[in-house]
Amino acid sequence: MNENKSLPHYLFSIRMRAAANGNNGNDRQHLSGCERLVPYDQMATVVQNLFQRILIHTQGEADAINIQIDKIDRATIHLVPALKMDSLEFTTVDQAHSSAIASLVEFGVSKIAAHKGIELIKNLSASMRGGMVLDAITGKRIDNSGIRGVRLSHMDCENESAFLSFLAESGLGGEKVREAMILASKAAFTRDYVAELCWSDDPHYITGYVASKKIYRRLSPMKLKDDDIGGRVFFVKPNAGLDDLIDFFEHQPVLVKVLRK
Ligand code: WAQ
Ligand code: MG
Repeated sequence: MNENKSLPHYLFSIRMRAAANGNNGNDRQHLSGCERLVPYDQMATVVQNLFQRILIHTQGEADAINIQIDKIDRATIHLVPALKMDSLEFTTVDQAHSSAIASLVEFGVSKIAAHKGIELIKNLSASMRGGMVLDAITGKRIDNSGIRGVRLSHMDCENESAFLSFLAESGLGGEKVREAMILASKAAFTRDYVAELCWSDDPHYITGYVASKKIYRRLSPMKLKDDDIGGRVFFVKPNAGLDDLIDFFEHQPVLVKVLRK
């Protein structure tokens, strides 16, 4: 953006989340969530769009919908580059997983840790809300967040139309890729980050990805159709500062910018 003089001093973090009552009453089951970081004059429209999306996604199943809006000083926002993207197609899940492991090793994850990441997601009996943090060398899980996992928040693309045309150039669109690219680009900017592994918990969505500090590599199929379990693993440097990492993931506002050569 060149029109610096017209940039507003504040953006608004809009986060929306739908929950249903869990079986034991107090454990609210997460149904759908989304977030944006936008200027004041877009707030009403964006709240309405996100709300519509939550309503469609939850189809009357939600028991509670939370909308949280926080004012963010633009000076505190980090502008981070969007990862480069490529895509690989396979015939079987096992082939895609082997390729994911090869890429993770190329990104600096040990073979043991890469295998462990795949196994951890594969063996989940229910999807988590966040991801697991693994030592990239030993493969040991280092976060203490249990079945909730660590979550990234306060992130969006810097320029909506530039971001959407960047995705469209690769024949891609839709909320899933948009959100995953933004999340992976923010995660990759974390100090002790090495790589990420992910596939969706949406039973219809079988494409997943591995990411490094430079690349977002889509892989398909990372699971079988109708499987409603997905997950995320963040591989970090040995002796990573876990508190700083989680603080950055949760609280650091980030806008992801498409860089043109
Ligand atoms: N922070 C950390 N982990 C999260 C977050 C978050 N904000 N949101 C979801 N997760 C974790 C959680 O364990 C979910 O079960 C899992 O990730 C999958 O989430 O290029 O849609 O939202 O075509 O189902 C990847 C491919 C799509 C996109 C990923 O993930 C493409 C996707 P979902
Ligand atoms: Mg999601």
